Amino acid sequence: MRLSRFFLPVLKETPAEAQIVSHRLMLRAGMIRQEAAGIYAWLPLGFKVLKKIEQIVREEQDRAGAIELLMPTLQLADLWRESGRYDDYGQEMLRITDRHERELLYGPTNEEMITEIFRSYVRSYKDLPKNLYHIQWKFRDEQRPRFGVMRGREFLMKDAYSFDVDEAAGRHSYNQMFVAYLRTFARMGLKAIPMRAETGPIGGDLSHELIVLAETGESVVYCDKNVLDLPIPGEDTDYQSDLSGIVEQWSSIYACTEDVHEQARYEAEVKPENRLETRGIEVGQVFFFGDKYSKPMKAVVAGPDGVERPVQMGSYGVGVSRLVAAIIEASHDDNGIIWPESVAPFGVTILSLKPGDAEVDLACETAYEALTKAGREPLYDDRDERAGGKFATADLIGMPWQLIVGPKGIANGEVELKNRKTGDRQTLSLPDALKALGA
Ligand code: 5CA
Repeated sequence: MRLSRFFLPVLKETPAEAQIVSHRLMLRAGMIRQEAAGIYAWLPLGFKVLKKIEQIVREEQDRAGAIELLMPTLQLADLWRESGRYDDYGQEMLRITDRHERELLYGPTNEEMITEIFRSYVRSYKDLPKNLYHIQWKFRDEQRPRFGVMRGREFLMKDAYSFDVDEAAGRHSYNQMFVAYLRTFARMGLKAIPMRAETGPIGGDLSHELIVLAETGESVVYCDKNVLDLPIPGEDTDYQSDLSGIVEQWSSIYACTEDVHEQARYEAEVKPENRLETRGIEVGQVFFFGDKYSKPMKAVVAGPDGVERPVQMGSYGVGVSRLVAAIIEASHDDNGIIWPESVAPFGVTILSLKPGDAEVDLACETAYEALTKAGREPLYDDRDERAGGKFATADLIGMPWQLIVGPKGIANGEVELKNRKTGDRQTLSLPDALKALGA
């Protein structure tokens, strides 16, 4: 992508309304624009990151055996009356009436709808287990939308729903998602710790929130520092095998959100020097709630004995749009964002320090072509601007690498390769720089 043709409305000023660094940087880097309180347009740079995150989430869901579908954003109120949640949900639910006076709502989550879909088709234990997910916009009329996309009213969520014949199988599905989440967040460069949590309006008695430790986080958490060093399950994890060992390894070390924290247990289990009381960002949550929805909504399957029973369910959410902000909170410096390679909107920024100079243009075009071919998605800053401004923009928008091409260097057959994270700069020949970038 040539920057001269892209749409990157960076801001020079720090927006006054943004209280946390990720919100400030997302506005400054031209990633999002607020259209109403808690409702954002995703500008091209932000949208690219959102899609990269979504794709990692998708790959790890698929790897764990979940199956993707897509449910609508609007749902019938009557469906929610079946579970009893229509009234319970209160003011967070955006209620809509259509021209036929039918009551609808903009879905804050999809337990009811997926249960309705499931019960329409599945009758036998032979069709189980099933885990269905979608990645779809949600709406929650939060009282205090804040911190940009961190706590929005409209936000993108991946939500998966598991269906099993009995509790043991249901717990296995829970464990599969638990492990998938460890992998998902690690791939984005995040350390997300599963912490025992309250189940709230989703229900059930087993739940973990996946928390990224951050001073600006909204959740207060208590944990044993040892949990930070546990290994992440590998790509070769067999999701059909018994995963309870992995889940136990993580759950046996104290890690709780404020809502379920027990001070006495904490003090008994965690050595004083290992106690960590801090804040964090909830990037995902997993729930096992058995028959909370299947029973009232009559989603039953016949077991091997021919007897019909409500199916055992769990649900598993990832805050896809929140993750964009969470990653920035975890990875930035005074100059701007530092994208981990896996979610970077572009792999490398090519900085032309003198557009119009024949040698510089030639080197930049050569690099642009080679890097594009190699799948490195270069962003080529070909604008006629002064070098200082280009460096500042490149640092702000945070691509992992900068390839700096100026007339002096080119006269000596050299370019500069800068690593955004470490700040290291290497002077190399163009072919060597391209080789270092995998082109
Ligand atoms: N149905 C269940 C799981 S599928 C559910 O809705 N879970 S949840 O309420 O915990 O939401 C899942 C994830 O969505 C959260 O972990 C959080 O990362 C994200 N999320 C929740 N509310 C917001 C919000 N207002 N803005 C941005 N992300 C949010």
